[in-house]
Amino acid sequence: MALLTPEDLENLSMQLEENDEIARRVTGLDIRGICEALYGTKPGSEKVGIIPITAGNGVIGNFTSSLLFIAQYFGFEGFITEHPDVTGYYEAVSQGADIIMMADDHIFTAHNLRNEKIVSNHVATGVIYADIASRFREASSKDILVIGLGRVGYAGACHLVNKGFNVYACDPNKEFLQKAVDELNIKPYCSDDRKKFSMVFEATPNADTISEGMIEERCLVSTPGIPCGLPPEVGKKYRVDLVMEPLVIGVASMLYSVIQNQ
Ligand code: 2YC
Ligand code: MG
Repeated sequence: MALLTPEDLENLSMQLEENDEIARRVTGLDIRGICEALYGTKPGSEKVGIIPITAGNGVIGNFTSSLLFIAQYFGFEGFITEHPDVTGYYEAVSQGADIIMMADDHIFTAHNLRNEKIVSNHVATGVIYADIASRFREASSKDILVIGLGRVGYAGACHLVNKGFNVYACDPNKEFLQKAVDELNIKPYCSDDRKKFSMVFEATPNADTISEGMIEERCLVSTPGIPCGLPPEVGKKYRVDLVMEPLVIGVASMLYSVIQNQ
């Protein structure tokens, strides 16, 4: 999984506004609206304790401050602990945190201490980006393409199958593809199939995974992936709407998913 850089997290609020506007135009809902529709819940000023973690590649500049900005933007209370790691965990619980957020290089998690719900970023990110793609108002059918069946892609594909979409998917890793075929009954898609899609959910760590032959004019591409899977020239030529940003949408999905009281 590509680790974020401090630069990725610069002007996050602008990236949020841009994607909010695109989401509203192509789905009729902004990110807050999509979270409420997806999880059937609203923040009730739960308090989020955000803990810097020094393990592995260590603290990433702008990471915990970005989490605080996101939590407060969606109506949660929040604080970043003074100390990192275990000391930080003790501090967060002692300061009355309802939800703990912390990430090492492998797992980024949110844990609600009140209802014991726990979620990982890769599942929450996969589900919401797939959900955004599936809400395209101009979609020509319920056929949707998933590119990448790793942790994020698989979670999104599973969500789309559960929502009743006709999920086509591709991944260069044959095991990942076979797993999704066996467990989710998705339809394998390879680029020389003549089929074109109006909804695409891309979840790979690679650039330029989307080619002209895959997409319809004015389609919607929804992707958390850094670098971007949509080549800019293809995006322009086919007037593609692109929902893509590095952290906000996935974190919002994490927070709403752990305050669900179902
Ligand atoms: O600053 C800190 O506390 C660091 N330990 C945070 C490490 C986050 C590593 N994960 C990532 O860079 C991201 C995830 C946010 C989603 C995908 N990659
Ligand atoms: Mg990508």
